Amino acid sequence: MTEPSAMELQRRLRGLQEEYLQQLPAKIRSLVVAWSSLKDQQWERPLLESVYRLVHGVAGSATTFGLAQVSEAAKELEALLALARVDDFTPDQQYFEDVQSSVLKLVNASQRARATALKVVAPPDAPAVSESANEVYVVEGDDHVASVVVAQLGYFGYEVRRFERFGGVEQALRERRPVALVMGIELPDGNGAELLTALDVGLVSGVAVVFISSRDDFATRLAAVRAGGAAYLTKPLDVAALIDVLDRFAGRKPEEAYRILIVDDSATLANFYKLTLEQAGMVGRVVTNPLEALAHLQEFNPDLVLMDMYMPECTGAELATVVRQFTVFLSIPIVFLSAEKNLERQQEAMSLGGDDFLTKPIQPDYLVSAVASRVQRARALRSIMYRDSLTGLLNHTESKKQLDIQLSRAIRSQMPLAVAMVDIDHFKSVNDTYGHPVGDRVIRSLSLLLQQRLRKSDIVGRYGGEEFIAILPDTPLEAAVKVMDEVREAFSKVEYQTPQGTFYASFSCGVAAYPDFAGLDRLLEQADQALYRAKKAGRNRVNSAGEPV
Ligand code: GH3
Ligand code: MG
Repeated sequence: MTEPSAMELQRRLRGLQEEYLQQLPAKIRSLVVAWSSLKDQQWERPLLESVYRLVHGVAGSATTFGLAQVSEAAKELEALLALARVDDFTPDQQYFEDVQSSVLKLVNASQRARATALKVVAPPDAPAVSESANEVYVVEGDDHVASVVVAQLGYFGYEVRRFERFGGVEQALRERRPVALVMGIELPDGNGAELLTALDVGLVSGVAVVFISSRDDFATRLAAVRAGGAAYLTKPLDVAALIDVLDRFAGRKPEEAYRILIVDDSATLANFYKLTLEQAGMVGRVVTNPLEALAHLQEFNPDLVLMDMYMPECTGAELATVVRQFTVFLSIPIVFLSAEKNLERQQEAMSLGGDDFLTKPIQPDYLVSAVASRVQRARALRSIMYRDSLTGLLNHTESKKQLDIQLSRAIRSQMPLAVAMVDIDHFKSVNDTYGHPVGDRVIRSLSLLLQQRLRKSDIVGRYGGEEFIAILPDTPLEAAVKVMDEVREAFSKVEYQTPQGTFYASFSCGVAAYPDFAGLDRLLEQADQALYRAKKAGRNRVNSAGEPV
């Protein structure tokens, strides 16, 4: 097996890249300073040479460390500077402007590389990054905003340390890295995005940075992204949205790894892509014979297919056409990988069912980001079709479909299966007293609690307005009642702060299980009746379905 040593190599490479990324801002700064004096003070040959050498160095090293965009920007700048290295060259205004904008491109590319590295090179689940999976640092100048965040995160099981200024958090980061850093943009000691950019990248590597800001303009959002922000939330803060983001980064609600099918007749190349993608946390599978691709599509169920254009058995375009004949595969993105530079041929391939074209040779970091962004988009689209937009839970139709699937599975394997119906108590009065948006917040927080407290294999759906369904495979009735009661208790303690005052909500729940009741409709009806009895008995309780009749 060569795998461990390859992984070890990747790990070391990652370490080197991180180290390089730390030095890069200083390199770029000295380059900018040197260029400024060349332009503004005196145009002289030795100074030009030193600028040229700096740029040449960045172009070379960026390529080595797989930073394609930095290396490209540096090469463009290098080419411009090379023009000036001939004797009797006199720069004019246009030349200065061109170099100036090229320098800016390089600065931007290096900032982006740093931001990407925070996310891709050091994924949140990388070992030894975050030492406390529950701890969150909050940097916020506004006392009111901070106290709401601190209190609410507490109810969802996070330990929070609050800092008033960015200055204070730097020391804390040196001592222990939290799972997330929630910070304002408008801080007492400066602009949050700028302060973060100036920080050692190592201090926040693996830490999810969430910006909260009262500004919602593009420039501020862009600056936050470049500084390495993983999320951007606007004030007034929706705590449920914040918890949603934190849960994702804390691994409480781990996103399933992206699955990529790689179809390429060259096993060497295909395995290189696979390793590159797996290093970024994806799961890859290689198929070297395109005639076997269909079987693997069915069995591996990928999020995306990377496909070589020219293979001996059939072309990528032909294969894509065949794949698209199956309705189940219609929404899987197909990305062609090829050395083909001819635009017409590329377009022809795309019209046959491909979604995109990446040109070989492709830089590893570019491959990762190109694949990741396409999978994200494809997943987002799918979730719009099957999921409820307020909570991200399965919608009514999809919940029922899942229950059907799980029930057949339970019957086949002779395992128990529990179904819980949950309905928020006196929800109408929450809406009436505090307004519909506050009601929405309550719905979202219940959805988050259900997902947090139940197992990964359990399925949660939004069955109706303020009604939820939980499907618990391999769970007998009593065990399901016990878990649901724990969720009920936790939910009743979540505090909602509103301008009209603070309040708590509760829910009632009815549970029914297979094999006590068999059949989809029977189960649902029995869970519903148990819920009805819980309401009648005074609400804020969990009831189980009676004996079978
Ligand atoms: P009970 O304890 O008997 O369940 O009383 P309830 O007030 O919760 O029940 P009722 O069915 O009378 O009212 C449910 C309310 O939920 C009515 C509806 O406007 C509101 N609702 C449904 N969907 C949403 C939603 O997405 N957002 C908000 N804010 N309210 C919703
Ligand atoms: Mg209700």
